[in-house]
Amino acid sequence: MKKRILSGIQPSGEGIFTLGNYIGAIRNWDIMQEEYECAYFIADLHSLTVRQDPATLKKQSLSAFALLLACGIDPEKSLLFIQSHVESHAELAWILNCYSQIGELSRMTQFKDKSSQHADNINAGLFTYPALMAADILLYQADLVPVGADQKQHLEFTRDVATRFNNLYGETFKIPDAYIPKAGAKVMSLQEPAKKMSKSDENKNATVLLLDDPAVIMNKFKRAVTDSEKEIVFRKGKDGINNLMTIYGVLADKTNEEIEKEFAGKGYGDFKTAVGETVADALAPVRAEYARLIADKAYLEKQILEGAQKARAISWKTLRKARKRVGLLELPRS
Ligand code: ATP
Ligand code: LTN
Repeated sequence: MKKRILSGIQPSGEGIFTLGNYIGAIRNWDIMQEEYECAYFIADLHSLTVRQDPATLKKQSLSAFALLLACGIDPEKSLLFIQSHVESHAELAWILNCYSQIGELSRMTQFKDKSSQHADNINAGLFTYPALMAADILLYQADLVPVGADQKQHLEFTRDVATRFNNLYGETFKIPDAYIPKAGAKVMSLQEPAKKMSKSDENKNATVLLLDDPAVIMNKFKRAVTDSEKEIVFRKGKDGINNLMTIYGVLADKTNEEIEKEFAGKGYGDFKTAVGETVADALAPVRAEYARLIADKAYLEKQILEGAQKARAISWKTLRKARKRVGLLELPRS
């Protein structure tokens, strides 16, 4: 039996996905399809925790779906769907909310970060975000959840709430493990390399988007903040260079030692150009495939519908079990 993988990504944010999302998450999702039984989804319900423009969110959900296909997620191999099309997610999230403690939710660093970023809208959804994420994962009885390092705490929460539920009612949920890539688990901002590269960064030069054109990508790398030294080596304190080496290493499949050798005696300018070109080349096929797919609305709609139908059937099995466990009366058969 193949192990089950599940992961999600939010459709919100400028230009949809970043190079951080790609290296930390999506690229690995593609690779994992061969070895595992995979389910991937667009976490549009999670996006509502931050105020969205409705028309933009709708458009971005479709774009995000097309972009995942363009990144190599193959609906013949993997389940791909949009979270809000599968009602079980919101329902199990409600049940799990009733098994989540205020204390543990208050410790989530993402909640603390986002509530300081959006001080005017610290809503209950932002606070209970981890219960919805736990529902996403537990409904599909996932073994492994590939995410970037920033999501580790939410995975631990998922394990805790699932264990608590199983202890109370008997085996209901599989206890999942986080699967965090060794390299590239945290791609940093090109402008403030001590901060993670984020969709929501105000500084456009800090973040590379998957759909940026090659000239824009080159420009962002040329302006990347580094340090006042000259050497291209991976070393503590050289956040900017370390980040560029990580990006280059993952995409060109080179170790830090190989990169150090390749650029010995060369300057930061040469290195930035090489990284920019490597990124632009890696993303060129994604951009081309995205342009083709986004123009084919009929194909996208068919995939979205099929994904939703399959996900509903799979998730209902777990939801039904959880409903029975907690004592919700079953609907009489007609
Ligand atoms: P925001 O930064 O606006 O909160 P985000 O870019 O983190 O959003 P998500 O949808 O929350 O977007 O994350 C999708 C996936 O991408 C997650 O697995 C997350 O861990 C991963 N990820 C996000 N940013 C990075 C990054 N800079 N480096 C590596 N992985 C990342
Ligand atoms: N919180 C995640 C997105 C997400 C997710 C999930 C990831 C929502 N539900 C379930 C893995 C499994 C994030 O990446 N910020």
